[in-house]
Amino acid sequence: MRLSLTVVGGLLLTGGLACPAKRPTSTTSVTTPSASPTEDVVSSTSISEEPSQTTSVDVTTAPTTEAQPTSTSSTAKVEEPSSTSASASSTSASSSAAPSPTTIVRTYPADVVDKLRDSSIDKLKDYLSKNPAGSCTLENASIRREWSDISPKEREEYIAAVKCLQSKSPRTASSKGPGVRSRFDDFVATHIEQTDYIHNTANFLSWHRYYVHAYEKALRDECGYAGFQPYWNWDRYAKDPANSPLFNGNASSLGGNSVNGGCVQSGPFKDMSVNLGPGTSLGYNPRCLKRAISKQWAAQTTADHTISLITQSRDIVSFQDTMQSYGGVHTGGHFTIGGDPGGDIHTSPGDPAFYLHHAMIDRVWWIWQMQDLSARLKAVGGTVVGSRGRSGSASDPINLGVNGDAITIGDMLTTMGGLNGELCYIYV
Ligand SMILES: [Cu+2]
Repeated sequence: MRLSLTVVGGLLLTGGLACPAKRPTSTTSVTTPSASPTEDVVSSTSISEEPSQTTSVDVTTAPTTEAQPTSTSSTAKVEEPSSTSASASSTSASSSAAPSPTTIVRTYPADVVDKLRDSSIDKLKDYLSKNPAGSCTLENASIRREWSDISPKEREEYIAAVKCLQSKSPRTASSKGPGVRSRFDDFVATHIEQTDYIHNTANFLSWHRYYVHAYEKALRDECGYAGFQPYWNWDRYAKDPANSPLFNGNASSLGGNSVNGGCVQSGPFKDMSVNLGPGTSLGYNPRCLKRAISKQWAAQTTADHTISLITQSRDIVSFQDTMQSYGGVHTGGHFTIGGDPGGDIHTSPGDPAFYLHHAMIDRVWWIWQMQDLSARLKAVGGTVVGSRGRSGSASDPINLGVNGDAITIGDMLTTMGGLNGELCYIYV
Protein backbone atom coordinates (compact mmCIF):
# COMPACT_ATOMS: atom_id res chain seq x y z
CA MET A 1 0.00 0.00 0.00
CA ARG A 2 2.41 2.62 1.08
CA LEU A 3 6.03 2.92 0.24
CA SER A 4 5.95 2.95 -3.44
CA LEU A 5 8.62 4.96 -5.12
CA THR A 6 7.25 7.58 -7.32
CA VAL A 7 8.90 10.15 -9.45
CA VAL A 8 6.87 13.23 -9.91
CA GLY A 9 8.12 16.33 -11.52
CA GLY A 10 11.64 15.11 -11.14
CA LEU A 11 11.29 14.56 -7.45
CA LEU A 12 11.75 11.20 -5.93
CA LEU A 13 9.10 10.46 -3.44
CA THR A 14 9.31 7.91 -0.79
CA GLY A 15 5.91 6.70 -0.03
CA GLY A 16 3.20 7.26 -2.55
CA LEU A 17 0.62 9.73 -1.56
CA ALA A 18 -2.03 7.21 -1.95
CA CYS A 19 -2.91 3.64 -2.39
CA PRO A 20 -2.23 2.33 -5.82
CA ALA A 21 -5.68 2.66 -7.07
CA LYS A 22 -5.89 3.13 -10.72
CA ARG A 23 -5.57 6.36 -12.43
CA PRO A 24 -8.81 8.07 -12.97
CA THR A 25 -10.10 8.33 -16.39
CA SER A 26 -9.84 11.95 -16.38
CA THR A 27 -13.14 12.71 -17.71
CA THR A 28 -13.69 16.15 -18.34
CA SER A 29 -16.27 18.65 -18.39
CA VAL A 30 -15.75 21.15 -15.79
CA THR A 31 -19.28 22.04 -15.31
CA THR A 32 -18.51 25.29 -13.70
CA PRO A 33 -16.33 27.23 -15.97
CA SER A 34 -14.65 29.72 -13.85
CA ALA A 35 -14.84 32.99 -15.54
CA SER A 36 -11.57 33.06 -13.90
CA PRO A 37 -9.99 36.27 -13.05
CA THR A 38 -6.46 35.24 -13.65
CA GLU A 39 -5.18 38.39 -12.15
CA ASP A 40 -5.89 39.43 -8.71
CA VAL A 41 -9.53 39.96 -8.77
CA VAL A 42 -9.35 43.32 -7.24
CA SER A 43 -7.80 44.80 -10.28
CA SER A 44 -10.12 43.02 -12.56
CA THR A 45 -12.43 45.13 -14.58
CA SER A 46 -14.93 42.39 -14.92
CA ILE A 47 -16.32 43.35 -11.62
CA SER A 48 -19.54 44.58 -12.98
CA GLU A 49 -20.48 41.23 -14.32
CA GLU A 50 -19.66 39.33 -11.23
CA PRO A 51 -22.46 40.23 -8.94
CA SER A 52 -24.84 38.36 -11.14
CA GLN A 53 -22.84 35.25 -10.52
CA THR A 54 -22.13 35.78 -6.94
CA THR A 55 -24.63 33.96 -4.95
CA SER A 56 -26.03 35.53 -1.93
CA VAL A 57 -25.80 32.76 0.47
CA ASP A 58 -27.72 31.70 3.50
CA VAL A 59 -28.30 35.16 4.57
CA THR A 60 -29.54 34.31 7.96
CA THR A 61 -26.64 32.21 8.93
CA ALA A 62 -23.63 34.00 7.71
CA PRO A 63 -21.83 36.07 10.24
CA THR A 64 -21.21 39.63 9.39
CA THR A 65 -17.51 39.10 9.15
CA GLU A 66 -18.20 37.28 6.00
CA ALA A 67 -20.01 39.99 4.30
CA GLN A 68 -17.14 41.90 2.96
CA PRO A 69 -17.21 41.53 -0.74
CA THR A 70 -13.55 42.11 -0.66
CA SER A 71 -12.95 41.92 -4.29
CA THR A 72 -15.96 43.23 -5.94
CA SER A 73 -14.95 46.76 -5.56
CA SER A 74 -11.77 48.30 -6.68
CA THR A 75 -11.50 50.11 -3.44
CA ALA A 76 -11.27 46.84 -1.63
CA LYS A 77 -7.56 46.78 -1.49
CA VAL A 78 -7.31 49.86 0.61
CA GLU A 79 -9.45 49.15 3.55
CA GLU A 80 -11.23 46.08 4.64
CA PRO A 81 -9.45 44.75 7.61
CA SER A 82 -10.14 41.10 7.74
CA SER A 83 -12.00 40.95 10.95
CA THR A 84 -14.16 43.90 11.23
CA SER A 85 -17.75 43.18 11.38
CA ALA A 86 -20.36 45.78 11.10
CA SER A 87 -19.34 48.06 8.30
CA ALA A 88 -19.70 45.24 5.88
CA SER A 89 -23.19 46.07 4.88
CA SER A 90 -22.21 49.28 3.28
CA THR A 91 -19.64 47.61 1.14
CA SER A 92 -21.93 44.99 -0.15
CA ALA A 93 -24.04 47.48 -1.93
CA SER A 94 -22.49 46.64 -5.24
CA SER A 95 -24.14 43.30 -5.25
CA SER A 96 -27.22 43.14 -7.34
CA ALA A 97 -28.77 40.84 -4.83
CA ALA A 98 -30.59 42.46 -2.02
CA PRO A 99 -27.85 44.01 0.02
CA SER A 100 -27.58 42.47 3.36
CA PRO A 101 -24.96 42.59 6.01
CA THR A 102 -24.75 38.86 5.78
CA THR A 103 -24.58 38.39 2.07
CA ILE A 104 -21.68 36.29 0.98
CA VAL A 105 -20.04 37.32 -2.20
CA ARG A 106 -17.87 35.05 -4.25
CA THR A 107 -15.39 36.38 -6.73
CA TYR A 108 -15.85 33.37 -8.98
CA PRO A 109 -19.10 31.85 -10.11
CA ALA A 110 -20.36 29.23 -7.71
CA ASP A 111 -19.38 25.75 -8.84
CA VAL A 112 -21.49 22.68 -8.18
CA VAL A 113 -19.77 22.05 -4.88
CA ASP A 114 -20.32 25.63 -3.79
CA LYS A 115 -23.96 25.25 -4.70
CA LEU A 116 -24.27 22.10 -2.66
CA ARG A 117 -22.59 23.86 0.22
CA ASP A 118 -25.07 26.70 -0.04
CA SER A 119 -28.09 24.47 -0.22
CA SER A 120 -26.87 22.43 2.74
CA ILE A 121 -26.58 25.23 5.22
CA ASP A 122 -30.25 24.99 6.06
CA LYS A 123 -29.72 21.40 7.11
CA LEU A 124 -26.99 22.49 9.44
CA LYS A 125 -29.16 25.23 10.78
CA ASP A 126 -31.97 22.83 11.38
CA TYR A 127 -29.67 20.30 13.02
CA LEU A 128 -28.22 22.91 15.33
CA SER A 129 -31.64 24.07 16.35
CA LYS A 130 -32.26 20.59 17.69
CA ASN A 131 -28.72 19.87 18.79
CA PRO A 132 -27.20 23.13 19.97
CA ALA A 133 -23.43 23.28 19.93
CA GLY A 134 -22.95 25.08 23.20
CA SER A 135 -22.02 28.66 22.61
CA CYS A 136 -21.05 28.02 19.01
CA THR A 137 -23.73 29.20 16.62
CA LEU A 138 -23.92 29.94 12.95
CA GLU A 139 -24.05 33.58 13.87
CA ASN A 140 -20.78 33.58 15.74
CA ALA A 141 -18.87 30.87 13.92
CA SER A 142 -15.75 32.03 12.17
CA ILE A 143 -15.67 31.67 8.45
CA ARG A 144 -12.94 30.23 6.35
CA ARG A 145 -12.92 31.72 2.92
CA GLU A 146 -11.39 30.96 -0.42
CA TRP A 147 -8.05 32.52 -1.30
CA SER A 148 -9.53 34.72 -4.03
CA ASP A 149 -12.41 35.75 -1.84
CA ILE A 150 -10.18 37.49 0.62
CA SER A 151 -8.61 40.70 -0.54
CA PRO A 152 -4.98 40.92 -1.64
CA LYS A 153 -4.32 42.82 1.55
CA GLU A 154 -5.78 40.00 3.60
CA ARG A 155 -3.75 37.48 1.63
CA GLU A 156 -0.63 39.46 2.40
CA GLU A 157 -1.53 39.47 6.06
CA TYR A 158 -1.85 35.72 5.95
CA ILE A 159 1.49 35.42 4.19
CA ALA A 160 3.12 37.73 6.72
CA ALA A 161 1.84 35.53 9.53
CA VAL A 162 3.25 32.42 7.86
CA LYS A 163 6.59 34.16 7.54
CA CYS A 164 6.33 35.11 11.18
CA LEU A 165 5.87 31.45 12.11
CA GLN A 166 8.91 30.69 10.00
CA SER A 167 10.90 33.17 12.06
CA LYS A 168 9.81 32.05 15.52
CA SER A 169 11.86 29.73 17.65
CA PRO A 170 10.75 26.12 17.57
CA ARG A 171 9.40 24.13 20.47
CA THR A 172 10.78 20.85 19.22
CA ALA A 173 13.91 19.85 21.10
CA SER A 174 16.93 19.98 18.83
CA SER A 175 17.94 16.55 20.04
CA LYS A 176 14.70 15.24 18.63
CA GLY A 177 14.50 17.26 15.46
CA PRO A 178 17.85 18.79 14.64
CA GLY A 179 16.52 20.28 11.44
CA VAL A 180 13.59 22.02 13.07
CA ARG A 181 14.42 25.72 13.03
CA SER A 182 11.10 27.46 13.50
CA ARG A 183 7.54 27.14 14.69
CA PHE A 184 6.60 26.50 11.09
CA ASP A 185 9.01 23.58 11.11
CA ASP A 186 7.45 22.26 14.30
CA PHE A 187 4.37 21.50 12.23
CA VAL A 188 6.34 19.97 9.40
CA ALA A 189 8.20 17.72 11.81
CA THR A 190 5.02 16.51 13.44
CA HIS A 191 3.61 15.54 10.07
CA ILE A 192 6.84 13.79 9.07
CA GLU A 193 6.88 11.80 12.27
CA GLN A 194 3.28 10.71 12.03
CA THR A 195 2.86 10.28 8.29
CA ASP A 196 2.52 6.53 8.46
CA TYR A 197 -0.19 6.76 11.11
CA ILE A 198 -2.41 9.44 9.66
CA HIS A 199 -2.99 8.56 6.02
CA ASN A 200 -5.32 5.86 4.77
CA THR A 201 -6.34 5.44 8.37
CA ALA A 202 -9.33 6.12 10.57
CA ASN A 203 -7.86 9.38 11.78
CA PHE A 204 -6.94 10.89 8.42
CA LEU A 205 -9.69 13.48 8.30
CA SER A 206 -9.79 14.25 12.00
CA TRP A 207 -6.03 14.45 12.36
CA HIS A 208 -5.72 16.88 9.49
CA ARG A 209 -8.66 18.92 10.74
CA TYR A 210 -6.87 19.32 14.04
CA TYR A 211 -3.58 20.04 12.32
CA VAL A 212 -4.99 22.87 10.21
CA HIS A 213 -6.81 24.22 13.24
CA ALA A 214 -3.64 24.24 15.32
CA TYR A 215 -1.75 25.95 12.52
CA GLU A 216 -4.46 28.59 12.16
CA LYS A 217 -4.36 29.09 15.90
CA ALA A 218 -0.60 29.55 15.86
CA LEU A 219 -0.91 32.13 13.08
CA ARG A 220 -3.47 34.01 15.11
CA ASP A 221 -2.15 33.64 18.64
CA GLU A 222 1.56 33.72 17.99
CA CYS A 223 1.75 35.90 14.92
CA GLY A 224 -1.11 38.32 15.22
CA TYR A 225 -3.04 37.12 12.19
CA ALA A 226 -6.57 38.48 12.45
CA GLY A 227 -8.21 36.40 9.75
CA PHE A 228 -9.02 32.72 9.50
CA GLN A 229 -7.47 29.90 7.56
CA PRO A 230 -8.16 30.40 3.86
CA TYR A 231 -8.79 27.43 1.63
CA TRP A 232 -8.04 26.60 -1.98
CA ASN A 233 -11.05 25.73 -4.09
CA TRP A 234 -9.21 23.53 -6.57
CA ASP A 235 -11.77 23.92 -9.29
CA ARG A 236 -11.24 27.63 -9.60
CA TYR A 237 -7.71 27.28 -10.85
CA ALA A 238 -7.64 23.78 -12.24
CA LYS A 239 -7.28 24.86 -15.82
CA ASP A 240 -4.19 26.88 -15.17
CA PRO A 241 -2.98 26.65 -11.60
CA ALA A 242 0.41 28.21 -12.28
CA ASN A 243 -1.26 31.44 -13.30
CA SER A 244 -3.79 31.45 -10.52
CA PRO A 245 -3.93 33.92 -7.64
CA LEU A 246 -2.39 31.18 -5.53
CA PHE A 247 0.70 30.53 -7.57
CA ASN A 248 1.18 33.38 -10.00
CA GLY A 249 4.13 34.75 -8.09
CA ASN A 250 2.50 38.03 -7.09
CA ALA A 251 3.08 39.52 -3.69
CA SER A 252 -0.35 38.28 -2.70
CA SER A 253 0.22 34.75 -3.95
CA LEU A 254 1.94 31.86 -2.20
CA GLY A 255 4.78 32.22 -4.68
CA GLY A 256 5.33 31.07 -8.21
CA ASN A 257 6.32 27.90 -9.93
CA SER A 258 9.83 26.57 -10.26
CA VAL A 259 11.80 27.76 -13.23
CA ASN A 260 13.33 24.89 -15.17
CA GLY A 261 12.95 22.60 -12.23
CA GLY A 262 14.92 24.95 -10.00
CA CYS A 263 13.89 27.15 -7.15
CA VAL A 264 10.72 29.14 -6.95
CA GLN A 265 11.89 32.57 -8.01
CA SER A 266 8.94 34.80 -7.50
CA GLY A 267 6.61 35.77 -4.73
CA PRO A 268 6.74 35.76 -0.98
CA PHE A 269 8.38 32.39 -0.43
CA LYS A 270 11.13 32.54 -3.02
CA ASP A 271 13.72 32.92 -0.29
CA MET A 272 12.27 30.58 2.26
CA SER A 273 14.38 27.75 3.53
CA VAL A 274 12.93 24.27 3.41
CA ASN A 275 14.73 22.68 6.30
CA LEU A 276 13.35 19.20 6.76
CA GLY A 277 13.05 16.10 4.69
CA PRO A 278 13.01 14.72 2.17
CA GLY A 279 11.05 11.74 3.36
CA THR A 280 11.33 10.93 7.02
CA SER A 281 14.43 12.92 7.80
CA LEU A 282 14.30 15.40 10.67
CA GLY A 283 17.87 16.43 10.02
CA TYR A 284 18.84 19.91 8.93
CA ASN A 285 18.77 20.02 5.16
CA PRO A 286 18.26 23.64 4.10
CA ARG A 287 17.26 24.17 0.50
CA CYS A 288 15.02 26.28 -1.64
CA LEU A 289 11.34 25.74 -2.29
CA LYS A 290 10.58 23.96 -5.56
CA ARG A 291 7.28 23.35 -7.24
CA ALA A 292 6.11 21.33 -10.19
CA ILE A 293 2.72 22.89 -10.68
CA SER A 294 0.68 20.55 -12.78
CA LYS A 295 -2.43 21.04 -14.85
CA GLN A 296 -2.66 17.30 -15.31
CA TRP A 297 -2.98 16.65 -11.61
CA ALA A 298 -5.22 19.64 -11.20
CA ALA A 299 -7.60 18.09 -13.71
CA GLN A 300 -8.54 15.46 -11.18
CA THR A 301 -9.61 18.07 -8.67
CA THR A 302 -12.28 19.79 -10.69
CA ALA A 303 -15.71 20.27 -9.18
CA ASP A 304 -17.20 17.34 -11.06
CA HIS A 305 -14.78 15.04 -9.26
CA THR A 306 -15.42 16.62 -5.91
CA ILE A 307 -19.17 16.58 -6.25
CA SER A 308 -19.19 12.93 -7.16
CA LEU A 309 -16.95 12.18 -4.20
CA ILE A 310 -19.41 13.92 -1.92
CA THR A 311 -22.62 12.64 -3.39
CA GLN A 312 -21.58 9.08 -4.14
CA SER A 313 -19.73 8.17 -0.99
CA ARG A 314 -22.35 6.60 1.20
CA ASP A 315 -20.18 5.98 4.21
CA ILE A 316 -17.10 7.44 5.77
CA VAL A 317 -14.83 4.65 4.61
CA SER A 318 -15.70 5.04 0.97
CA PHE A 319 -15.51 8.80 1.30
CA GLN A 320 -12.05 8.88 2.80
CA ASP A 321 -10.74 6.06 0.64
CA THR A 322 -11.96 7.61 -2.57
CA MET A 323 -10.58 10.94 -1.58
CA GLN A 324 -7.16 9.48 -0.84
CA SER A 325 -6.96 7.16 -3.79
CA TYR A 326 -4.42 7.80 -6.48
CA GLY A 327 -7.08 9.35 -8.63
CA GLY A 328 -8.65 11.24 -5.77
CA VAL A 329 -8.78 14.92 -4.97
CA HIS A 330 -6.40 14.65 -2.04
CA THR A 331 -3.66 13.25 -4.18
CA GLY A 332 -4.60 15.53 -7.04
CA GLY A 333 -4.23 18.66 -4.96
CA HIS A 334 -0.90 17.62 -3.52
CA PHE A 335 0.56 16.89 -6.92
CA THR A 336 -0.89 20.03 -8.40
CA ILE A 337 1.72 21.67 -6.17
CA GLY A 338 4.32 18.95 -6.53
CA GLY A 339 8.04 19.55 -6.23
CA ASP A 340 9.99 19.67 -3.01
CA PRO A 341 8.61 19.45 -0.44
CA GLY A 342 5.09 19.74 -1.90
CA GLY A 343 5.24 16.39 -3.65
CA ASP A 344 6.68 14.52 -0.71
CA ILE A 345 4.10 12.81 1.43
CA HIS A 346 6.07 13.21 4.63
CA THR A 347 7.40 16.73 4.21
CA SER A 348 4.58 18.26 2.17
CA PRO A 349 3.55 20.76 4.90
CA GLY A 350 6.91 22.39 4.28
CA ASP A 351 5.23 24.13 1.35
CA PRO A 352 2.87 26.76 2.75
CA ALA A 353 0.28 25.83 0.12
CA PHE A 354 -0.31 22.57 1.99
CA TYR A 355 -2.57 24.24 4.51
CA LEU A 356 -4.88 25.72 1.90
CA HIS A 357 -5.17 22.37 0.21
CA HIS A 358 -5.97 20.64 3.47
CA ALA A 359 -8.46 23.30 4.42
CA MET A 360 -10.27 22.39 1.21
CA ILE A 361 -10.08 18.72 2.15
CA ASP A 362 -11.65 19.68 5.45
CA ARG A 363 -14.29 21.73 3.68
CA VAL A 364 -15.22 18.80 1.46
CA TRP A 365 -15.57 16.60 4.53
CA TRP A 366 -17.71 19.29 6.16
CA ILE A 367 -19.98 19.44 3.11
CA TRP A 368 -20.18 15.66 3.03
CA GLN A 369 -21.15 15.64 6.71
CA MET A 370 -23.91 18.15 6.09
CA GLN A 371 -25.68 15.73 3.79
CA ASP A 372 -26.68 13.59 6.76
CA LEU A 373 -25.65 15.30 9.94
CA SER A 374 -27.07 12.98 12.52
CA ALA A 375 -25.17 10.03 11.10
CA ARG A 376 -22.09 11.66 9.69
CA LEU A 377 -21.11 13.78 12.65
CA LYS A 378 -20.49 10.50 14.41
CA ALA A 379 -19.02 8.59 11.52
CA VAL A 380 -15.56 7.17 12.01
CA GLY A 381 -14.23 4.35 9.89
CA GLY A 382 -11.05 2.81 8.64
CA THR A 383 -8.30 1.16 10.54
CA VAL A 384 -5.70 2.07 13.10
CA VAL A 385 -2.10 1.53 12.16
CA GLY A 386 -0.39 -1.02 14.33
CA SER A 387 -3.64 -2.44 15.61
CA ARG A 388 -3.83 -5.48 13.36
CA GLY A 389 -6.68 -3.98 11.48
CA ARG A 390 -8.83 -2.76 14.31
CA SER A 391 -11.37 -0.19 13.21
CA GLY A 392 -10.85 3.25 14.60
CA SER A 393 -13.39 4.91 16.83
CA ALA A 394 -14.15 8.31 18.27
CA SER A 395 -12.19 7.49 21.38
CA ASP A 396 -8.93 6.90 19.57
CA PRO A 397 -6.24 9.43 20.41
CA ILE A 398 -4.80 12.10 18.19
CA ASN A 399 -1.75 14.08 19.05
CA LEU A 400 0.15 16.89 17.42
CA GLY A 401 3.32 16.74 19.45
CA VAL A 402 4.42 20.22 20.44
CA ASN A 403 1.65 21.78 18.40
CA GLY A 404 -1.39 20.88 20.42
CA ASP A 405 -2.86 18.92 23.28
CA ALA A 406 -3.61 15.24 23.01
CA ILE A 407 -7.23 14.80 21.99
CA THR A 408 -9.44 12.17 20.42
CA ILE A 409 -10.95 11.66 17.00
CA GLY A 410 -14.29 12.42 18.59
CA ASP A 411 -13.14 15.94 19.41
CA MET A 412 -12.78 16.67 15.71
CA LEU A 413 -16.00 15.32 14.28
CA THR A 414 -17.78 18.61 14.14
CA THR A 415 -16.51 22.05 13.28
CA MET A 416 -19.43 23.45 15.28
CA GLY A 417 -18.47 23.02 18.89
CA GLY A 418 -15.85 20.31 18.56
CA LEU A 419 -12.97 20.17 21.00
CA ASN A 420 -15.12 21.43 23.85
CA GLY A 421 -16.23 24.39 21.82
CA GLU A 422 -12.83 25.40 20.60
CA LEU A 423 -13.80 24.54 17.04
CA CYS A 424 -16.44 26.88 15.76
CA TYR A 425 -16.21 27.57 12.08
CA ILE A 426 -17.82 27.07 8.72
CA TYR A 427 -16.67 27.52 5.15
CA VAL A 428 -18.04 29.66 2.41
CU1 LIG B 1 -0.98 14.56 5.63
